Amino acid sequence: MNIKNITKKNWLLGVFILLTITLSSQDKKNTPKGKEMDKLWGETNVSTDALKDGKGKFFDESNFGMFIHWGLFSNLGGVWKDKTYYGIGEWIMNPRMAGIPIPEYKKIANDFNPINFDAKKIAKLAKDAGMKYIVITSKHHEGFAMFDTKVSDFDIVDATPFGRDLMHELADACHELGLGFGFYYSHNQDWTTPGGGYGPTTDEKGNKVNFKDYFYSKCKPQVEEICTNYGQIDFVWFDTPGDMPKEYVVELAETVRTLQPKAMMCSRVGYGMGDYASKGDMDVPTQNIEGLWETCDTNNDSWSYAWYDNNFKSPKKILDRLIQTIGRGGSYLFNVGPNGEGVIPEIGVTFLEQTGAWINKYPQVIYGAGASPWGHKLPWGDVTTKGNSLYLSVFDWPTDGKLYLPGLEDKIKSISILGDRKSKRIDYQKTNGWLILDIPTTAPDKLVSVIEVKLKKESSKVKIESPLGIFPNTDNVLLSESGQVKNAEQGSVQWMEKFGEWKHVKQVNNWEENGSISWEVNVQKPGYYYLELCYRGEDRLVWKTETDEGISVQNQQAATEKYIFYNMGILEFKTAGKHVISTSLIEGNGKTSSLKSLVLKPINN
Ligand code: FHN
Repeated sequence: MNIKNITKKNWLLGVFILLTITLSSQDKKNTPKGKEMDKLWGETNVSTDALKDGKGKFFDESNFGMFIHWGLFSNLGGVWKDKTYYGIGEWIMNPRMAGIPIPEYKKIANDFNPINFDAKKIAKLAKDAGMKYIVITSKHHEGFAMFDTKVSDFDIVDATPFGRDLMHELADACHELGLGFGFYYSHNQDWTTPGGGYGPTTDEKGNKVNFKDYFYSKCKPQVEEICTNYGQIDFVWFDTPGDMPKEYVVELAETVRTLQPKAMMCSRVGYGMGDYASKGDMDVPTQNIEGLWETCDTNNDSWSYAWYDNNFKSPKKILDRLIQTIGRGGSYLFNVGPNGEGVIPEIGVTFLEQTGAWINKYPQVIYGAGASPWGHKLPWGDVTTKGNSLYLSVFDWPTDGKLYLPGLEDKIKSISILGDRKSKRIDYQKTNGWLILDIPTTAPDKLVSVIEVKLKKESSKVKIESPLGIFPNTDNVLLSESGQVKNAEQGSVQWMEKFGEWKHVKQVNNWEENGSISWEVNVQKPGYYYLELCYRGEDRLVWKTETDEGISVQNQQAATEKYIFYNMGILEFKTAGKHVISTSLIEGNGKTSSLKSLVLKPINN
């Protein structure tokens, strides 16, 4: 088949993977879960060989990489025929967005001239931002190769006035700076190539073409090219395996393993063939996860450049999501989207540089750091571990001079606030299973302050007794996933805000008669707490929350389709120590009522 002459447009409306599960926040019935999410992002089971054979070491220790979404779609920046299409920019061709016919889409290449793409500058930005590697789109679902390919003319060298293969420059720039380098490749979806996933099913002569034709004429040879022509690569990041037949996934994975034995593949290659698990887009997990895994996130709302999208994550937000990911045991792949000229929007650059300046002060918090023994984030921030140390990254510095840690029984050598040059020791005491640090009333670092707790034993071996603390000087969030559920269903829901902008929530729904969720908590200080519940549902709901001391709060509040915090009243703990709090739905539609979390806010009188 000659894939250079494709004229037939056939979008196979209605079968796009993303399309089938596309929903607005109103489309609750269609909320994808379980198997459907597997279809989109692939199963996350992977073999543990990468860890065993040492190939995963670089990935495991780096913890922070740069993702780049760049292609013909970057030239449109979210606009087609003078109209802005809001959502992930690389999907603009999709009928759910602009629905651009293939011949017209291909013509965008005539205007693609990224004269300001500076590979060295981008690699330096990644390095300055504290990232250890770059993964860039070599071919996204649009089918356009951002590298010189011999098997198609639909590529940056043959189809554009620019005519240069910038991937060589980027690979070289990364290698020069000691950064890892890898390619994203959309193996299943190829919307412009006959036979490609969700692409045309016939060639320009009207002959039927199947996935096998696409696979052997384009996909496999292109993967061979990216695995051969750019020196050593550290990642091949396949995406959206969907229902690609297993035999092709196996063949592709073998090709990568043969040509680039050190390259890591994420689980989105499909069928458990990856070396590490890739979580859902934009999903920072809230509980620790074992094994090698990554979450990919983007610096604004879209992956690729969109002119209107300047919702850039601040340095504090980036650090928050990075440290939460490492604290849960994973790696953070953070995306930028250069525009059609090859330039990354300036705010994104500035925020990344500021993030990197912070990491440069506290590299031990990030690199080679492991998961928090608490298993979830704490009210003031999060914990990462390395050697004998616990690193407390304090995002919300308490102003009353006390920082609390529940359930840490291990012997402590010293506790210090880390600074630019020297660290400053601080005093502490242990009371009723809580470690209480004496801290200054103002945060030592304007962005995020770091406290090192040096232990007598390895921090990875620490076991926390009763990790769910009720802190006396900050709001306490009890997530539904850390509770014990009876006669209700614990699960996760996902939806898109804008098209492709994913939100993930762990929640409890399908409440039956006597349904409840309970948390075992460790209360530091008796007293009154404002109680709030975060939920969504219909009409008005009555919830009851009670403690093992016989105190209960019951109230009715509104419910809407969005997760919102509602005040329930005041809950009292009469004594400090271990307690159980339980919440039940008393009145309302149990099927649609979905509880996300419970919040306790100390009332300091
Ligand atoms: O459809 C793609 C999307 O455009 C983007 O590339 C993300 C990045 O993880 N992956 C797919 C959706 O999950």
